[in-house]
Amino acid sequence: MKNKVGVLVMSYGTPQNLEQVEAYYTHIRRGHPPTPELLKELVDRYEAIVGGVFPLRENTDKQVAALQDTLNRLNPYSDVEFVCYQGLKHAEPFIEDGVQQMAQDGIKKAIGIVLAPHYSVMSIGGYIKRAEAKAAELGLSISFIKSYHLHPKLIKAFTNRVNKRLEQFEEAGADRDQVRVLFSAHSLPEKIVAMGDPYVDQLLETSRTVAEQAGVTNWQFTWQSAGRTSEPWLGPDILETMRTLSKENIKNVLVAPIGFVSDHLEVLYDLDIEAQALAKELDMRLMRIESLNTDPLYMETLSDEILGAWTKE
Ligand code: FEC
Repeated sequence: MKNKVGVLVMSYGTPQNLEQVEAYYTHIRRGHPPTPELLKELVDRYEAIVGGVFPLRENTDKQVAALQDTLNRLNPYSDVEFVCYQGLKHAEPFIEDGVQQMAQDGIKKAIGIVLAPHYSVMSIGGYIKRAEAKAAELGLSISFIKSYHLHPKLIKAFTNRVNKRLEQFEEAGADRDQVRVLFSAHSLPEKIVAMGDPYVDQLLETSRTVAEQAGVTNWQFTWQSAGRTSEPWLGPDILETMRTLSKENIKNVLVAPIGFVSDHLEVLYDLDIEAQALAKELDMRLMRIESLNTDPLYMETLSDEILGAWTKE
């Protein structure tokens, strides 16, 4: 019989339906319920993207299933079978539920990975802390992959997408070199910089490497989706960047949200609805690269990382 190794695949999580949005938002706010105004604003955003359907849930399900297939296809260890468990940050099944399920299934050793390539103590660090605490409580041994932002297959997957859209700009009559490529990621509170957090540097490294491989020199990095809190967040935000570009008479912009790996609210609303509306106002042609979702290159990135971590065990 094969030795089962657990893989805790962690992702942000999304509500199951509109009724669950308040509980979800309260969880994100560490137990503090949102004001009715904030709640309405979030419900409106979910309704705007797909009329109350939550794409991140299905996308995460598909990513976890595809990862398990890829892992066992590439697995060089004949005595080992990898079994993936989902653990979500802000919705069921929570990270702790995934760890609990592994223990119930008799798993003794596991590897954890997050469906987000860049490490920050405020993002990936939070996932790992919760999984570690639950694993320690249940006597399960678990190690983690903290980031994979320069994995060659991840870079290739992003580069392919940038090239594909740049070709579409050319077909639309724009000169490739005149398209400003905006790499973007979720903003975080500015205080992470003073904490020596690697998040900003890792995002710039991914951006620079993808730009080099796509032969793009006309690029810059910008933030998006900052939280609605009173503390300062990293900027400039993409909307501010677009206004600045418009003043510089830049008419063609390609957004590459390299901090995300899936279609969800932050891409489908913040970029496809909010940023597109501004582009229209500014008379700018704005395109976005496709999300990775279950791209085989992304699945192989995750598999390589997990198999590499298992080799070190
Ligand atoms: O489609 C969906 O249902 C979920 C989309 C979604 C993703 C996502 C990814 C990240 N977040 C990160 C950091 C923060 C911090 C706060 C925060 C707040 C929100 C809110 C929603 C939300 N996030 Fe999110 N995030 C997604 C959705 N996020 C909704 C609450 C309303 C709002 O502020 O817009 C602020 C929390 C606080 O108040 O303290 C910080 C980071 C990522 C990327 C890494 C990852 O996926 O974990 C970082 C997807």
